[in-house]
Amino acid sequence: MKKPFLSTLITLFAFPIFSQDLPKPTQRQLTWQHWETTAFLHFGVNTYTDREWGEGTENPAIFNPTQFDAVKIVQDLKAAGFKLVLITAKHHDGFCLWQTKMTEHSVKNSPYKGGKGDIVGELAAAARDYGLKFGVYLSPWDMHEPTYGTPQYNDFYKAQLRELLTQYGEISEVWFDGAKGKNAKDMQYDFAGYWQIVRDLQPKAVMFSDAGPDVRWVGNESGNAGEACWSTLNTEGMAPGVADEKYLNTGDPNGKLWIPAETDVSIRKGWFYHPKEDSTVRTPQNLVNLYYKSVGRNSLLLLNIPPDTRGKLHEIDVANLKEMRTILNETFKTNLAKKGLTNSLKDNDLTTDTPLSKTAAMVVNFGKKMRFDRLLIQENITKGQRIASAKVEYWDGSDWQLLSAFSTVGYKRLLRFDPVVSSKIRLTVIDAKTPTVYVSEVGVFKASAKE
Ligand code: FUL
Repeated sequence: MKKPFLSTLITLFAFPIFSQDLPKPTQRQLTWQHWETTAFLHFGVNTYTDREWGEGTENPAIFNPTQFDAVKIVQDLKAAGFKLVLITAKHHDGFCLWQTKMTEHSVKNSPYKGGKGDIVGELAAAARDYGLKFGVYLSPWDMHEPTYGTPQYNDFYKAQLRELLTQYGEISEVWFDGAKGKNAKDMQYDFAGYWQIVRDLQPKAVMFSDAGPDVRWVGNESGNAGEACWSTLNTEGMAPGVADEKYLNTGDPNGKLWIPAETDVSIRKGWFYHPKEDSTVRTPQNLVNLYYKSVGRNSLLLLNIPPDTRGKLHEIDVANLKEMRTILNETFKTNLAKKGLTNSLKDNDLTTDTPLSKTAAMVVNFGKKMRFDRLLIQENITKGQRIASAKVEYWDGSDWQLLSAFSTVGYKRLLRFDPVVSSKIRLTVIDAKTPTVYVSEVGVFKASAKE
């Protein structure tokens, strides 16, 4: 039926953004998003001083991981489903885990492998051998380096960055921490210059900082992406790496740039290993909850698992990670809605989709009654992020009942609710950036009993 003229006019005014204007992810951002779970390793002199932040005055001789085994670490992470491993090549204390030519404050003056070891190199090689991506954290704040606080420090930092980006094969993520020393509040990090080096030397790498250029901070370290979480942000008029803090967690629906949120959080209270925290490691269930609150809210989970003084991931941490993955695998193994879905909604190809307009709800008929308590919805984000709010109902035999009302979807939205028994669900888009949205996958699941 032809749309009446007036309603066409209203639609045009209500949706001033046309699809071609919507921000879209780059190939490197898309690749990053599909990793879902990535691992952070905080390791360095703090591991041996039992501190979170060092001072830059530590004796390199204290760094002595007698049982460091990069292959074992990578195997454990791979078994737990992590797709990338990201190491603190240098934390704020300035101690370097690779054979840098720029400072003596490094592994070369430690007992590790008689000063010939290279933690960054060994991990990079193990990651490559086992098919994991590799990333580096290089703290701009450096308490050891004497030039810190002067413009010359930027040259020092860039030289270190070049070493890391040229000696260890493909680097898939570079993490720029915005922290600054109290001793040098005026230190002006040349982020634009740093970023150019990464683009030149490792064009496939995504760069994290508080506000992009590729990936933004989620605004907290407790593992909570926004209940509404847009992958878009405005950084106009701001210095590189800076955005209005109020948008870090939720993104900005009117943002002109695609800068999705990365959720960095630790499996322990601290970022570095502390023996006293062995008894408070996040449980498998707690880790699964983090997955729902990050990946399930259109973000990516960067989970920190700190190697201990032996240089190993602690046994408790490894066991809990493994169990987390078992639970996730069990929960998401069988899509109960498969029979009622068109191919594009169940082919695991996130670039195929079913268009859905605001006025037409999508009914998924399972063919028979199912018991379920988890739901997955994904948008085809290669066409941008569109859904602003939506609802899912289930058929109770005589009427539709609300299951869940939610806001954004984006790459992935996971919904949890008490189990219901029903033969069909109905998805309705309530508000969106464009009259049509593009749903790429729908899934209906029964959670693992271990959840
Ligand atoms: C912060 C740092 O100060 C913490 O030590 C940790 O590295 C965290 C990931 O980023 O800015």
